Amino acid sequence: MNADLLSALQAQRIETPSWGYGNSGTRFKTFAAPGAARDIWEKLDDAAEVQRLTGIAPGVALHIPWDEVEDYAELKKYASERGLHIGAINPNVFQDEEYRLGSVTHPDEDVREQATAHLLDCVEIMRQTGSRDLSLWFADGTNYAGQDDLRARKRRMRAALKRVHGALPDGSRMLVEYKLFEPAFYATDLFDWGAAYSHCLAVGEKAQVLVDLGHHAQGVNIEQIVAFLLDEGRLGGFHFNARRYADDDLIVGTTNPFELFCIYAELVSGANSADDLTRRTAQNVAYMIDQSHNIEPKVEAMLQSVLNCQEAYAAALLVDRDLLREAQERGDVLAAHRVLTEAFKTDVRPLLRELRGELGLPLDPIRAHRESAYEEKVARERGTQTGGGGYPVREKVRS
Ligand code: AOS
Ligand code: ZN
Ligand code: ZN
Ligand code: ZN
Repeated sequence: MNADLLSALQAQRIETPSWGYGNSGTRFKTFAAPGAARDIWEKLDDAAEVQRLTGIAPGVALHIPWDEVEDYAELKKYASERGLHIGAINPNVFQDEEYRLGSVTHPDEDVREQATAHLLDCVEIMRQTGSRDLSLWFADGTNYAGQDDLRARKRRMRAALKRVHGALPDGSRMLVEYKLFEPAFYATDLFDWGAAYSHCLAVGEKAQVLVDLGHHAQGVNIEQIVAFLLDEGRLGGFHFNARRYADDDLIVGTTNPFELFCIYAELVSGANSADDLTRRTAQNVAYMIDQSHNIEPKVEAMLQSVLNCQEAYAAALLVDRDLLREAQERGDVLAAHRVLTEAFKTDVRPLLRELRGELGLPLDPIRAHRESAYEEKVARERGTQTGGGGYPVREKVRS
């Protein structure tokens, strides 16, 4: 394999979310999966299994308070003993009673204060875990016209983001995630990339936009948003998933393989750009999975997700950039298009087997996982957690 390709593939990283390893459900039902992780320690064990089999997923995102522990230094140590590190910290400002009308945009100042205090606590957890990214998603919004003052809510959001930005340690960032709708159905305070981007510009350099693939209207060209934000130096990260309708958080690359490929193609192009800002931005993007596995076996679902990202990236690396540029400059519409689709249609699986061989990884991670009987082992040890409902099950801290 060519050395550049090998080193690019070897350097690829995909962060997995702690919440993807536990039981989760829809508002109708949570089906308990035998052996699903019951707390953050078991989630890290599962993440270690995904890392052992793929070699490109050492980061694990935490969700606070679902993953709250007494001693974060101990958690950090537990992770590093398993070849992992703590990734993005995701504060939860949507599950407390107080947040019925919003968190940082709530009309009552005390509630806004409570929410902002939680965000600041999470900055402290970043320090203790060595995490680089604070990943912010707000359920804030309204259900009816007139319910609240839209401009006032915008200003409240800005004020909270500004305070949190001011508390971020050097070298760290806040990633601002937008979402078209849900759980608010009339107006969402951070409703699209433009709203997130404006806040980021206003609050400072450490604020960047997070793109979750499930958070757009049908048919939106996500790779164009990616290209735009890369060029502006404000693309911070991704929440990878796939969807059919709303934010259904399915396995990335299942319904949207071409979209995923086009996104990676933009990122490869950005990482090779002559423009300093674009290049630096592309090189620091946080690649994270945000999925809730409702009926799938959790670890295998995560493995599949990581492998789908790996295949999309490998194909994107195969795009012949010189040929593409020449065709674009000639105005040769279809030749340019075919340069992309040639790469997309290439079967990269032999290449990835070669990579795994060189890295001493199982050549077929899914098969290795099934043969290892990991799923059976954790089912025996952990049992089947019953009860619980909604999204996701609130995990108890191990005593
Ligand atoms: C919610 O729709 C967002 O995608 C969040 O990023 C997410 O699902 C997770 O709960 C992190 O808070
Ligand atoms: Zn998300
Ligand atoms: Zn989402
Ligand atoms: Zn999600």
